[in-house]
Amino acid sequence: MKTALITGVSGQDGSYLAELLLDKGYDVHGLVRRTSVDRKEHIEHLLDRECFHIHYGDMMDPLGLVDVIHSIEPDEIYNLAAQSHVAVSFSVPEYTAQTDALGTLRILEAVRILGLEKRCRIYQASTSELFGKVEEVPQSERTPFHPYSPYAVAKQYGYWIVREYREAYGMFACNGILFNHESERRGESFVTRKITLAAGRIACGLQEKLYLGNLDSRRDWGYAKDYVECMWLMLQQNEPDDFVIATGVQHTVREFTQLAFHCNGIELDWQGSGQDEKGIDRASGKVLVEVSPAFYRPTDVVDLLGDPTKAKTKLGWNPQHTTYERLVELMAVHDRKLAERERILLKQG
Ligand code: NAP
Ligand code: F7E
Repeated sequence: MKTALITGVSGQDGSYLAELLLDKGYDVHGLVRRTSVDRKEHIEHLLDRECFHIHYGDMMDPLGLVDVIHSIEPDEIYNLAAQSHVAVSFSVPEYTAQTDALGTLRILEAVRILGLEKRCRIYQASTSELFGKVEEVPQSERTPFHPYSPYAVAKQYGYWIVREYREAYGMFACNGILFNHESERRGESFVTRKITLAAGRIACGLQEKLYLGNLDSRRDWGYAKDYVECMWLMLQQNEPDDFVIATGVQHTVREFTQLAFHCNGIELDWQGSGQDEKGIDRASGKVLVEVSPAFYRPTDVVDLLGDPTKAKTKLGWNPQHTTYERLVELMAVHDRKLAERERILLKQG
């Protein structure tokens, strides 16, 4: 039985990865932060599984990380813990660097100090945000980086320190350069989830309008459940390597919004441009979507499209397992159900 440690197990990817590894027969250990209000909703269903264990820890606390890794001696570490919100990283740049950059170093150093560098394989959650102000479209493993936010700069450190430890100490450490991946478990302030939640609530009469930032921003959106499989595949190869994980299909925020509302029976027409653009309900003429500069970023990444050829060829992974249309539908249907439940509760008083 293999043993894995997942940092960030309570997040979107961590929870799906824990399920995947448990299904594969792993003993799974997850690192969680202690919080005064306990929010483990994504892993609640795993807590009484015999092979699932929780450890308190924080990426800011190096000794705690050494202690956890020492007690588990994992065969594989998946380093997913991060301050993962790009817009928030402009408000807390130093904390983001501590968690996302130095946190990665702390994991690598813990493994090295404990003498586990030949036994323990490490997956690092790198990101398409490294391409930032993109230098070419689509982006592949050979595209130069141009990070364009405090988050991306911190993740750039994480990317290179993983490569450094691979070369300096012969560690089996890999970067997964994952493009945006979404799901029913996506945090509520990321744009896709914000849209599917709002579309469901507006359709149920619980919300008047949705305010968004840059509607022209283009993303390569995939399904998180498909992407965690790649994390595992990377650590099962003969040699450590870095991989771009993406679908190879790109859509704008506006297109995502259009489809999410369509899944709720609402057809949107778009009028105006820039800050004055509005999404109008074709049936009622009501304005349902407006632009608010509050959601603009000081620098925004606007043209992400991944080339998943290497992952397809070397990992045998299918980037189109869940299509964009299916992803939007899954999220929209899930969030419509949430809205309907909320409406019933409100009616019951
Ligand atoms: P997420 O839902 O925001 O989960 C992040 C996890 O990290 C949460 O479990 C969070 O714990 C934990 N965490 C945050 N700060 C921590 C700290 N100081 N110490 C310990 N744990 C901490 O993110 P995700 O979407 O699953 O993404 C997983 C990883 O992939 C992240 O590193 C992210 O940057 C990266 N990534 C994501 C995408 C994407 O599109 N989703 C794409 C590329 C790369 P709490 O629950 O306590 O907050
Ligand atoms: O923004 C635009 C926004 O916050 C996507 C993280 O998982 O993926 C994620 O980062 C785009 C941006 O994700 C709103 O300006 C418009 O251009 O959903 P997002 P992200 O910044 O791409 C990468 C790969 C990661 O690594 C990160 O960890 O949508 N946008 N209007 C908006 N974005 C938000 N959040 N809210 C809006 O109202």
